This record gives sequence, C-alpha cells and structure tokens, in this order.
Amino acid sequence: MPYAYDDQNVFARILRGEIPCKKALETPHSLAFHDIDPQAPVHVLVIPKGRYVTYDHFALEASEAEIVDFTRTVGEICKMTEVQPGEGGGGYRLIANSGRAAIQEVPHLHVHILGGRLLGRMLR
Ligand code: DGP
Repeated sequence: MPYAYDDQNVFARILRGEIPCKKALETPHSLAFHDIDPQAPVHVLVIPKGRYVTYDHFALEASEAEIVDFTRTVGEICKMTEVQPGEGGGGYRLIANSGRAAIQEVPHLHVHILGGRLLGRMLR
C-alpha cells in the first residue's frame, strides 16, 4: 500500500475548508495557495483536489482531466509569478518533495513554486 492517503493531513483540511489559506487560484481539479512559511518572495503551493500522496501516485493514477488541469494550474501560477528581467534575470523553481527521502512534510501532493529572488544553484 505505497499510496495510503491520510485524510487528516493539513492540505486535506485546507481543501475541506477546515483551515484557511491565502488562495492564489482555484480550478475544478486544483488549488493554488501561498505557503505559510515562504522561502522566497513568491512561494506558492499547487495541489490537486484528489487524494494523491506523491508525484508518481498522481502521474500514474489521476485522470487525464486532473493531470491537464493540475499542469495548467502550475503553468498559470508560474506565469503570474515570474519575475521580470532586470530583477535577477527572471524565472522560478518547481519542487515536489515526495516521500521520506525528500522529507515530504505534508502527505498530499504539492508542487512548490518559488521565485522573486535569485534562487541559487541547487543541483550539480
Ligand atoms: P514539504 O516539505 O514539501 O511537504 O512542504 C510542505 C509545505 O507546506 C511547507 O513549505 C509549509 C507548508 N505548510 C504546512 N502547513 C501549512 C498550512 O497550514 N498552510 C499553508 N499555506 N502552508 C502550509
């Protein structure tokens, strides 16, 4: 059971309206909101509304409608938040921590979108 879903995780509670969030965009299958502990001037999380734990869980088991909606929502947020040239060259970073090795804190798939400052080199 690699994909057991915990209904009490904080993003499930946000989706049920039990915990408030600062919403950036909502679509039929996805929700984008600002991270509670921003690591950059722009730090938005995009989550699917479905019960998916990790990126592979979502990519392999979600419907095409969910996948298209989620991918487009991430794209919309990137476009909305992309910094303009002249402020460090523009751009953003996507991160989807999945599982223990990546220290995924909330077990509901989320993509971090970070931008608004020079982010520094991450992988070499
Ligand atoms: P990760 O380590 O990839 O699972 O990141 C989880 C992120 O979720 C972390 O950056 C903080 C954020 N987060 C945790 N609880 C809340 C919350 O209640 N509201 C919001 N907006 N973000 C939260």
